[in-house]
Amino acid sequence: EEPPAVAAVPQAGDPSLTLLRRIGVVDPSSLDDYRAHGGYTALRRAFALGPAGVIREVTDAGLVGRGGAAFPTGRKWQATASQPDHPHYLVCNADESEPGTFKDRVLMEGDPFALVEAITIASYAVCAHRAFVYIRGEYPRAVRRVQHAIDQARARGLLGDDILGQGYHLDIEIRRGAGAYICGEETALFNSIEGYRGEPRSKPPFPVEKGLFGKPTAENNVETLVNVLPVLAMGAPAYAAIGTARSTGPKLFCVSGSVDRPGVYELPFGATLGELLDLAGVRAGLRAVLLGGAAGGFVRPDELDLPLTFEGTRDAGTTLGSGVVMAFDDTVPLPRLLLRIAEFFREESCGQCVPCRVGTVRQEEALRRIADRTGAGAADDIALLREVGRAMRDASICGLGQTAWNAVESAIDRLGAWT
Ligand code: L3W
Ligand code: SF4
Repeated sequence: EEPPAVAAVPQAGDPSLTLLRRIGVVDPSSLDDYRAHGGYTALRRAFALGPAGVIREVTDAGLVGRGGAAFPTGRKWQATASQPDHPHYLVCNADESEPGTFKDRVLMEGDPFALVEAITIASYAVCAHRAFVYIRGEYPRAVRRVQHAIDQARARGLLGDDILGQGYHLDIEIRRGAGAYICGEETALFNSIEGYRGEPRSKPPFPVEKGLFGKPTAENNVETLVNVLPVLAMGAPAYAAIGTARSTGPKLFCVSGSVDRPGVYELPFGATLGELLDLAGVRAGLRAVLLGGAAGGFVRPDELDLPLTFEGTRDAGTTLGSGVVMAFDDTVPLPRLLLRIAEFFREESCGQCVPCRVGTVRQEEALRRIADRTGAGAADDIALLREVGRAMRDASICGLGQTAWNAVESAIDRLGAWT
């Protein structure tokens, strides 16, 4: 089995942090230890506030989704809670398959009761009595620990009927993925839970209206949910004071590649890319940094002042995504790296729509030709890549096809690859 993820958290247990403070400190198998470290105070506050009060706090805190798209969590919960159709569902997206992303695994393995408490609060807020956690199949330890936490919480009256004597009932079930990247797309994930092929559905209707089993569903990433605990524990104003006005709170970053200390780092939004790379020990000869994973984009070593916020990266023409930061030094052959990314998208395309099914193949072919010729005479292939990339971005059903050309485009336009 894979080594424990906590080994990859250089800041584990730092009491000045918000999300990582219990990692490596709390016993992940002990509900009592979780409580001794502040666990289940947020749920008590949630019951005191009532569902509408919880949604107000989360909205006022400015919490936005940490899975890559930064959608306002309070708005998503409000839209779900207000649907007249019932039942409502809460789905935690723990499929964490973006290359270079391993923050949710750290949270699930190192602090699983926090996720269970957060799911309970979110489900209460959106009026759901059944919640699902869809965990990446390659994360057996996370599955075991979250399942153990669910079982312990149920045995102690923190799940099941009449939670904490408040008359609210909730059951949480785990579903395991089977190795498909596309099942991290929220509607493909619903199909997977329902027993169908993991193929995305067209949106709208959005999941808040018609989600799992066609019912109103709030779907949130692990890190998003875990942030609800500090929102309730410290209150919306204190939480909103962390980070910047439009990207509030703490953020986990997954740093890998040409650095001395790869791992998960917690920083408030607004820290710069250079500050993060200093923490991780960036090596000499830095050539490029990939932000946002395979679906993200490259930035240059002269752009390390870039503020790590959703608005700052967007204004700079790139993306923060789910917090992937991959550093590459000048020993990494860029054409091979891009070919690897293209292979990944071709392999992971579900094949449902033509622009993505065919486009990812054409993109890989062009990049292979370029890589095999070590970049010489690539003008025709670059023109083809642009045309195919535009078609994928404009006409694909889901984010996979829409973003499959991002990294290649940024390598050409920002890094000046092959020019
Ligand atoms: C109600 C509306 N709800 C949007 C909801 C929507 C979803 C959320 C974001 O992709 C990104 C993608 C990847 N009424 C709504 C509404 N919603 N409008 O808001 O929606 P969307 O469609 O912008 O994004 P998405 O399809 O959820 C997520 C990028 O993340 N990514 C990959 C991340 C990978 C991981 C991982 O491994 N853990 O998260 C990397 O950059 O490309 O852009 O819930 O329903 N009017
Ligand atoms: Fe499937 Fe790609 Fe179309 Fe998404 S864009 S539905 S992954 S074929």
